[in-house]
Amino acid sequence: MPLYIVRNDITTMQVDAIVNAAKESLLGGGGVDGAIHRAAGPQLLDECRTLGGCKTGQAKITKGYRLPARHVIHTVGPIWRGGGHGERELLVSAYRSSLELALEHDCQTVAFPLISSGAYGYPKDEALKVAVDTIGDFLLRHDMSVYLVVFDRAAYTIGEKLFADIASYIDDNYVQEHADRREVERHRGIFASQQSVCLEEKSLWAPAPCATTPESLDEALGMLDESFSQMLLRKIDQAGITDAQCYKKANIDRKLFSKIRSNIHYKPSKPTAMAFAVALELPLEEARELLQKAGYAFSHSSKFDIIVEYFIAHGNYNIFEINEALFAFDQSLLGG
Ligand code: AR6
Repeated sequence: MPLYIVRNDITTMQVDAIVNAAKESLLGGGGVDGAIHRAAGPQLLDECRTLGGCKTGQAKITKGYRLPARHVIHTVGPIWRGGGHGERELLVSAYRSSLELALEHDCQTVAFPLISSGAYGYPKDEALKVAVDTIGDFLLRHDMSVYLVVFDRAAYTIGEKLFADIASYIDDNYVQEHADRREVERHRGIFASQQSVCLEEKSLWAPAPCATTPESLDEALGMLDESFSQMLLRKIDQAGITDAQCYKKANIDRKLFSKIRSNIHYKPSKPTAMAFAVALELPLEEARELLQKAGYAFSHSSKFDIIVEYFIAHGNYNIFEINEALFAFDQSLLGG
């Protein structure tokens, strides 16, 4: 089930559990901890007093009291001391312990703040990466919807190198959009052979080939090509993966997948179609074909499209990393 990255105040979220970035005493503090205690009311502190504290990397659960959330999971992230003191492992453990506890208490929706990224000084971009990787890994094995709540903009400045690479890819492709496409591509030697140029052009501009001209509309409709849903299911089989592995990797909700499976004419949104192309690890050409089945193409006039295309072209099919990048560039996300 999906991971959503949202900008919000965690105390307002209507989920089964919100996670608190607490300190070992569990007796309240500043930051998100203070905000949660203020919103939940004094009974939360009363219950916290009975818990006997919590070690760094572990988690404990209480009720939510006046919060819209049913539970609060209190976890303690590491204090950043330069990165060489097991901070990453402890932060991973704080997320994992919280997720396991949520599972034990049948929580289907959970919201996390960016643990350790405030008073505890963990660099925000790295804290975000640990959060996305750890939650993403957990969601491949469990059905749960997780919200990663990012409070301030600085948190989602992704790694500088990746950001710069994507930014220049976007620039290049915007430029390309305004130049004569074939000329630019020949210049760059993108296509190794004439044959691939034809393939490329056909998939982008030419109408689908049609052997005979149908006599009537009925006949034309009887000549429908394979649909998106049919191609998706066929490619899942070819990849030798299960449906569940596919929709989890696509960050797509099980219910949406069932709809697509049961309705061969289902028309997914563009982010959904792209999410499946990523989950199936399709090379760019096949990703284009799948998108085309849903009536879409990669457009070089859209940053969203160019970013997804960048990752596919670089063989990076980690949907959570793609979403981090989309988020950093203020785009909507793939899948959930
Ligand atoms: N909703 C969502 N995120 C928030 C909110 C909110 N209402 N308020 C702050 N954040 P921090 P830590 C973000 O300092 O680094 C406490 O005093 C904030 O922008 O709350 O784990 C505890 O008692 C930041 O990105 O937690 C501990 O002593 C993130 O939440 C210590 O701070 C975490 O910042 C824990 O430090």
